[in-house]
Amino acid sequence: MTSVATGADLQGLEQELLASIAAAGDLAAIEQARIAVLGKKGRIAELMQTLGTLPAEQRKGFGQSVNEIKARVSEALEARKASLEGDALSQRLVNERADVTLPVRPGAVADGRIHPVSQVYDECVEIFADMGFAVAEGPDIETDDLNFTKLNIPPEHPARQEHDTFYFRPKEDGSRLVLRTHTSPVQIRTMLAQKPPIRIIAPGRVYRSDSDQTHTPMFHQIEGLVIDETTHMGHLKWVLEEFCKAFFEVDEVKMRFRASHFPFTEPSMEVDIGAEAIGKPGQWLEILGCGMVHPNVLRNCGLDPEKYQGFAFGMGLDRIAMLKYGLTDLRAFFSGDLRWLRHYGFSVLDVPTLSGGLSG
Ligand code: 2NL
Repeated sequence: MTSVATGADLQGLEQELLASIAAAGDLAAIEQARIAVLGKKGRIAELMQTLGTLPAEQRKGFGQSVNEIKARVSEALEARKASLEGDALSQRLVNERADVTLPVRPGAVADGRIHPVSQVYDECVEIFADMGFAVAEGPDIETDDLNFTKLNIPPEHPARQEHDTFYFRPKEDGSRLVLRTHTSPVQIRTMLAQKPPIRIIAPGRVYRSDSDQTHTPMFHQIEGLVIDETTHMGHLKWVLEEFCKAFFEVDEVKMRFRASHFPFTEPSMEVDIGAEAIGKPGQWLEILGCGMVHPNVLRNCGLDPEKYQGFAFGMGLDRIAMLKYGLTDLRAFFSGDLRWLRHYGFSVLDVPTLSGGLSG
């Protein structure tokens, strides 16, 4: 049985609906109130069904009144919902407040370790970046041309022998891919791609067919290259001296430059440091090779040796990691032994910086 509402009933109903909305205490209750009022079988729909039972002259006025109530009640619903959402957010912000000044809790992050080679890699990048060097990278698989020919390494050179280099099967045109034997091809690519001034380091994995106590078939190298119009050996010496002091974290370092030979530099030198830097006075330790970039290499990269000159250097990251951190067995570096890594590895949170200390 449906009774027909009067003006007074409508006012009473509106008050009732508004009161139920105001009483809704959370978002679930407001949704229930919305269904009860505006839903298909809700109070407003119920009222609209009575429309047909009214005398024709009352229908228009009644319909209008119900629509006005519907609009006001909808507005009240939305407002209450927005207010409850605001409350819910404020509550979450209070409950979920994080004190970002607290130290990191021990857990997965504190359990992890940075491998000594990664640590030394990051330390070198930090030192050279501070001197204005950019980091360049390239592929591990290189062409014979970029790995050897452009570097002035002649076809009969021992480094090119099958015995020392990992070669891929030759292609139909006779060219061969290799696993790069040094990161020099990264520098060749840089010289081919951009004009001087060039100031880059190229750290990364390199491969040689060699395996014993002191050699692994994969190891790590960092090379450096500076090319400009007036770059000279004084610059080379300064860069290497600053590097050694920063890397070994000492104020003074003794260095000795010995004449040597590489196909890609002229003159070429090997550099020793006084071992007091690592607490072993009286000895010399070889740490790197370097020289002025050979004019043939510059020409091979489209640079005029009459206009440009520069220096390059290369060192073994694994080797300097062993020297700095007193590691003796190179093979342990790549054996994946977690006990070794827990002992010799570095904290994930101790990122090397010059201002905060390189090695913690
Ligand atoms: C060593 C010696 C060296 C270079 C690497 C180089 C790169 C270009 C041009 C000229 Cl693109 N030189 N690299 C120069 C001298 C020595 O490494 O004993 N490394 C472990």
